[in-house]
Amino acid sequence: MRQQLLEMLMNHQGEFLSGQQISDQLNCSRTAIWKHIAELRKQGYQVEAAPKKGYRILSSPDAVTADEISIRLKTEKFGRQIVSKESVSSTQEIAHKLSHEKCEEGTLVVADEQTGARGRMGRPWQSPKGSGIWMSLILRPEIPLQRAPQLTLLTAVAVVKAIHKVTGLNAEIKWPNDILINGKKVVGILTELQAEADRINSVIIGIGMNVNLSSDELPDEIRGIATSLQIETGQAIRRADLIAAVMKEMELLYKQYLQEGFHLIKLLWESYALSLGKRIKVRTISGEFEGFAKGITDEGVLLLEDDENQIHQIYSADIEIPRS
Ligand code: BT5
Repeated sequence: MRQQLLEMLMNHQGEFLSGQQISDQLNCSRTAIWKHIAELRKQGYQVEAAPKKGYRILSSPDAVTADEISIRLKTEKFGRQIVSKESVSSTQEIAHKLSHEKCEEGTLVVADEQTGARGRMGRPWQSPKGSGIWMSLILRPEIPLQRAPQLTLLTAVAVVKAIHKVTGLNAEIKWPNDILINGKKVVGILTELQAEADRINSVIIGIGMNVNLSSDELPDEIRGIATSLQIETGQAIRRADLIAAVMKEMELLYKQYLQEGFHLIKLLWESYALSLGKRIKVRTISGEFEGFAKGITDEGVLLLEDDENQIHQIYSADIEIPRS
């Protein structure tokens, strides 16, 4: 109900909608409308109420609430179930729990702040309040376990496309899960699995995006290595627009991936990749080495050619691109 009311008001921005019009269309009482308007105001919407004229929306907050996201979604499944929280330890934890409870594929968990967010290998992920997109999407693909890393690459492609559509910026991908702008990290992706033997029950894709942080607001721990979309564009970006854009791009690519396989994603990924054809330093759990990044395999594994022309398959690592 509240979402329909919000949609009506947003579709008539600048105009008044009378209480009668609203109650006819939504089939509800004037009192119910008043209560929903009060709730919207609590969420930060500025709604003007004028006698004999009705209601009109003056401004809406840059919020990551289910209402703000839902009115912008152009997807069938992705993000159609949303759990939105003000502050959580990690959206991944909530998503894992929901997934155990058999929630629908495409369920999205979003938070305005995370206090215990994680990256790969338990590394901390800085998620200050009110300025980023911290979200986890639950997927249930029927694919073999070893293909799961492809979904990290699919997500990276979708995020780069969405960033371009919303901001015009050209971001680049650093294998496997970093998205950079002008050499600084703006997005991190964390893919986690719930699986048994060789069967995937669900894939939880965590996406952390620095959106409206100013240089001063970047936490000390990441100041030298990170950036935000606001820093790069000089403009504030409405987070719900970007979430809706990411959901749309992800759903399109995911459908294509399930029907036609990884081929197209691989081509797109390569076109956005920062490291291919360059000399890189690779840090794995079994040691550090250098070589040329030749490409990725059909499974999304990185191919590295060392100085003896040996090709190594890198499944999991951090890479560094030394400045030439
Ligand atoms: C990642 O790990 O890049 C994956 C990050 C995934 C975060 C999302 S947010 C929603 C969901 N809920 C979670 O709890 N997590 C996911 P990794 O490649 O391991 O990179 C971690 C490193 O990135 C840290 O060691 C820092 O150096 C750096 N870092 C931390 N916070 C950052 C930030 N906000 N922006 C840029 N870099 C950051």
